[in-house]
Amino acid sequence: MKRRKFCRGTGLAMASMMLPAPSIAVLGAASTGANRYELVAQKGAQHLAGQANPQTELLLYGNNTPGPLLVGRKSDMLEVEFINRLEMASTIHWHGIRNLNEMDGVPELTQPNVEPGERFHYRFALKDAGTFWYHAHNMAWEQVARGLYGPLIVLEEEEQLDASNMVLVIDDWRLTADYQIDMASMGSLHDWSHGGRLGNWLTINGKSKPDIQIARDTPVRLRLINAANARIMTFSLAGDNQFEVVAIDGAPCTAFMTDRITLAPAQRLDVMVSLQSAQALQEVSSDQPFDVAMLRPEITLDNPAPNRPDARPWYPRPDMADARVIDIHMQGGAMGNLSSAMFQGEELSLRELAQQHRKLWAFNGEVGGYHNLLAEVDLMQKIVLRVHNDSRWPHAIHLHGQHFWVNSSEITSEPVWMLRDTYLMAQGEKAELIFIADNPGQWLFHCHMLEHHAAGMGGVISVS
Ligand SMILES: [Cu+2]
Repeated sequence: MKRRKFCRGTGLAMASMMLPAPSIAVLGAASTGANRYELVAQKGAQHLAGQANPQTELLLYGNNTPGPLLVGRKSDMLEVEFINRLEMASTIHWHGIRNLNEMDGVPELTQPNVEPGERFHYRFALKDAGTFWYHAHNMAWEQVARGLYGPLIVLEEEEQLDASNMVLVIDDWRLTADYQIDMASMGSLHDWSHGGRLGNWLTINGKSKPDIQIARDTPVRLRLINAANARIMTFSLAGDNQFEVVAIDGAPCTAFMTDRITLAPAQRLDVMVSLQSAQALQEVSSDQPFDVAMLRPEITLDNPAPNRPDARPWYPRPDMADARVIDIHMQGGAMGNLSSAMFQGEELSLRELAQQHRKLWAFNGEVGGYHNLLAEVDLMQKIVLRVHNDSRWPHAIHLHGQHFWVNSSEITSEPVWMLRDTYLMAQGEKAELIFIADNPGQWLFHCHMLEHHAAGMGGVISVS
């Protein structure tokens, strides 16, 4: 993406004003007790483009963007009372949590939709420490684009969120010239058939190009979360500084150094940085890089808490002898090879699917939804999802309920085995996603480019 293109159509330039540093206090957990929170979804407004510009009307949890920082400790319970004061039904999905199926927040699949005025009590154990997030899952393509998401951090016993352990939630919004969410393009078939809804205004923790004060004289852990609907982002640090990647989608990894990191929608990376002076965090996916935040090592911590995760992943890569292979053939979208697909028991041409049903994508020849079964597997069965992205678009493919191992070249030139919950597949790529089906339930498997999912790119893997 070019910066010009990034801003195209709005007449907006990326703001360069310096804003107050986002901090944990600003994120403001609405805690009602130990690991107990109330999350109210309602209309709100925020200065996405600084105090000098109009507020943007949004849909928010806790009247902030991102929503409140929810923090729990590994092995604890998390309880969230969700209150829906929206004018539309909603649910909350806890992305990356190896959750109980009935707490996974997928409407019509794992729970009923929470209607306007209703509430739903989420309660589940936090099995793993790491960087997670939560977001609306009903009409996510609209609700997430309008602001319904927030960070969820699970800490090891000794960890603290302080200036050496910072949460950065990144989003790209599509704003009109008067800084409002571009609703006219919401649901655009062009977006749905191409790369999804790409924004034109990037924020970090709801601020445009913020100044972020971090700890000095100590390595700082940045927990990055890509909350965009569809934007794949690549970051680097000015001044030849490198990132040390220490966790991927929440799970600790064997640490490695890199000067660029890429995050597809819904992905998280925890990186250690050691800065001697203030440096810009830059978005560099185009040939016109631009600054997205200033990192200022200015805070002196007397006793920084440990902030580097254990190098061991949550669990080892399984021996895959006797694994069951499940083929998933992904097709569709613009310039693709999908001529027709099954939809609600009927074979329809892509033109009919698009024009009559707003469907554009298929798994194994079938347009997906919240009920299309991809596979029924036995509890504790070893599974290889052999996925072929037979389309002209990249896809951020997400499995609910469990992480999977994948030999990934997303960040490094040589493939590295990673434990992930969301994997960015290149055009034409074939990949094997490996896991032991140890979590019973109906688990969604879908593209996290939210428009692709809405247009058919999803299905269910049933574990029992
Ligand atoms: Cu996709």
